[in-house]
Amino acid sequence: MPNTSTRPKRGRRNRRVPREDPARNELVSRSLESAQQCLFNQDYGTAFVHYLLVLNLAPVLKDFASESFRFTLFKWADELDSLGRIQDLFDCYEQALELFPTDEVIINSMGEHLFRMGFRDEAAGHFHKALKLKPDYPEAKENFYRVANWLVERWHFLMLNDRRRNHKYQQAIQKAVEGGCNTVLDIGTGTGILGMCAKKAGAAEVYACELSKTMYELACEVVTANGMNGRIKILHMKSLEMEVPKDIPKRVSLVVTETVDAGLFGEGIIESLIHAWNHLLLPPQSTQDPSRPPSHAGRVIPAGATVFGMAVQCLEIRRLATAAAGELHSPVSCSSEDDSTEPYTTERLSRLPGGYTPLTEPFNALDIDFNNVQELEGLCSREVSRVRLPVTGEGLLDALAVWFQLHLDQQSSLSTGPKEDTCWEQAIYPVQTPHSRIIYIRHVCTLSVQNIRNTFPLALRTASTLWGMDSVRSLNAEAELCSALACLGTEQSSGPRDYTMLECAEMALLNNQPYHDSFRRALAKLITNLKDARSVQGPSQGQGLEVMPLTDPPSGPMDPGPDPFYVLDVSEGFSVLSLMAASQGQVKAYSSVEKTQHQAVLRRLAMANGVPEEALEFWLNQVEDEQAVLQRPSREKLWSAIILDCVETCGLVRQKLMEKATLARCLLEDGGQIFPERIVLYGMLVESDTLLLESAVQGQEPTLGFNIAPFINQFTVPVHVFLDLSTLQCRHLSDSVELFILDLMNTNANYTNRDVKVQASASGRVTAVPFWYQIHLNEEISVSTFNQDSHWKQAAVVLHQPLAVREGDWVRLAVTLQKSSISISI
Ligand code: 44T
Repeated sequence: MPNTSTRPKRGRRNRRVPREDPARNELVSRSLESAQQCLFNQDYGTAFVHYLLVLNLAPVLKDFASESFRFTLFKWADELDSLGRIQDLFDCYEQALELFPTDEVIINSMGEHLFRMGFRDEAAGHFHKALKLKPDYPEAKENFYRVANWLVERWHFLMLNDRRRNHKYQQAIQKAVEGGCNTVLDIGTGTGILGMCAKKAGAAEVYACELSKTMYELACEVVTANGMNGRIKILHMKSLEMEVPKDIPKRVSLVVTETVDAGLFGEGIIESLIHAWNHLLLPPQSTQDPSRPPSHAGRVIPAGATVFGMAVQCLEIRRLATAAAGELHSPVSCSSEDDSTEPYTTERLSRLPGGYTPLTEPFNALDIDFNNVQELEGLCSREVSRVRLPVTGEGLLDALAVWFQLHLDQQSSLSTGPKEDTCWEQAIYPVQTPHSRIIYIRHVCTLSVQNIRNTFPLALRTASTLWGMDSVRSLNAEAELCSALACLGTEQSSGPRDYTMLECAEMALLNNQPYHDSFRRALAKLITNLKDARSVQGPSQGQGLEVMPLTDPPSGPMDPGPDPFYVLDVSEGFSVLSLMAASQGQVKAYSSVEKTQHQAVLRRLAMANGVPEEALEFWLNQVEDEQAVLQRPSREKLWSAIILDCVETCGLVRQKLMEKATLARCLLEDGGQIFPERIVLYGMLVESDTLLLESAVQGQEPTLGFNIAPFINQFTVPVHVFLDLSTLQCRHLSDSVELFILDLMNTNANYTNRDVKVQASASGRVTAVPFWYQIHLNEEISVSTFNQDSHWKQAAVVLHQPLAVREGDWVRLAVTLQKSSISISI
């Protein structure tokens, strides 16, 4: 969750202009000496204070001391960060920036601290500023691209590029305004587009609210650029906080909104509309008094929605939702119990790798009238209704796919269905255990499947027993409704649930059998080699044999007799490789997973797979436990193997990978190994309009006549992540080619720039270069991140300007490695 509170600010000090005098010079030189001495002694706090004094008194020394000053600042900031002294940390940065206001490295680094603490907007501002100061600064670029995706989500581009949707909204708004609705509130204005439509249609007063700071600022820019500054009042707030007359002078006659996500309810539309009807809108047109003019009645665009569901079998969803019972038995299940996570995922059904099989016809799950506040309030407490649906296809029930039709008004609607050609994805509510016969969608609908083979008697009911009318208002109605459609779980047993939670990507990782098998084989090979080496050297000379045991000598099934091989898994997210290592015998594995949930999963898996408890430890728990730290061996070169998770699920190389590899190499015993030892980057040329539509507002034509593209396109990022290349709509314009090699066992051997020539195999427009990796665990064993069973997704560089090629043309790709970030350009 982004940190929405404002971070502590430091008061400005008045700085006096220093005068030349010998005493001051003396003080400067002594302080400089002290600063250097403290730096040498790693007393960064004191060094920082001395440097501040020196540079404030003698700004001429700035050039000379800037490097050491920065170094001191970063070290001291890291210490303050780990001590939780946040106010002090930001004070230091602000003092540093008073001295070096245009230092992009300091600005970027402050952004990184802000980002880590959840102040994403402010962090983005810093990265942006650093980039403006030095457009080629790779760290700031990478950081900005990362936050840009958070700040302005990619779907904004998709929606603005969806002309049909834009046009339909515009028509509906125009009709309503021309029909007499002349005071308008746009809830969740985004770029301001719907509010501007209302103004253009002639509405007398237009208000708009937007809860995201970045989007609010963008909307202000766009509205000004379109000459409507002062004619649309934009508020940076959530509609639920708005009051009459504090924020808007009086109730409005029209609310326009598109605060809906793929599951309809996820952006809180029901709660927003209940609030709007109770506080911001004029009363609705009543059937008793139809003579009331539209300007005196309230209404909403969209007028309502119809929600559809369809039961499907889909192997890809199963892979993301449930742990396969492979060699490693997994008593783990994907769950949406945690309120903070969305209870559904989203997918474009038509683009699921491996496709899907409908098990029922689409069924109408819910009809909602947004102009009827009683109905909105009653949504959570409706009577149970049972629907029997015939099974139309045979298979296992993996998920319920949900989509909706948004009725803008009586005539016009938009559909987000899987058969439509829209930018929308569908909401996917996975079934927790694929083989279960009784499945419930709790809360709003309860779906019970009794006989998978023949019929699908669905019990569809609203949650009358869960919430009474009174509680509806105090509860977050959407959260409830969301889980309503969402919480598709197995029938509750009487006892507590016997599973641990994992997210979908983590579940896919757990199911990445080929990767785990490869790792197991590669580690077994290493251990055999090390054993051979030990037997040659004799037990007392072998590296790593003189170390003190990390804990009491193990006993029981783990007791290996000879000293174990130590394996450290420093993967940043969830990883089961430490467990794989521990299951090899004669291995003591350390995992660096931090989350208690992840640790719990590993413990459970260890238990279920007969891995002795003492064979797997958690490194961070050890480090925190002072006793354990004392027991750590004095020898450093302890590790037989260190595991790095070099590629993130999103398809990018892990940040700081090369630095980590360098460090890891220093900690390996003789003959020890880093896993993987090498990764090779592959890519190809493609023509993909889909990628363009997700990347920027396309074309020169204004959007609905408004100038929006140049503003939102500032948030275009050249690298797209989480792609599924196997289903990406694109034309291949070349074969795949090797682009770069990253050698982790010998980081110095890596080149930093490489020109790769790629020959076009067909004519077309190159719009993107998708890329992926071959992960070499050792000389013989490797896995690809572009593989159906993989939990990894792929990434792509989307070109700023498409490049026309003819078959046989050669295209030169410049691939560079700066720190751990790889960039590709044409
Ligand atoms: N994504 C659709 C969801 N807001 C659209 O801050 C479809 C996703 C999608 N502001 C792929 C394709 C698609 N008061 O900027 C946002 C949000 C703001 C509010 C003030 C409120 N109560 C709210 C609630 C939300 O409204 C804007 C639009 S939300 C639309 C979500 C293309 N993946």
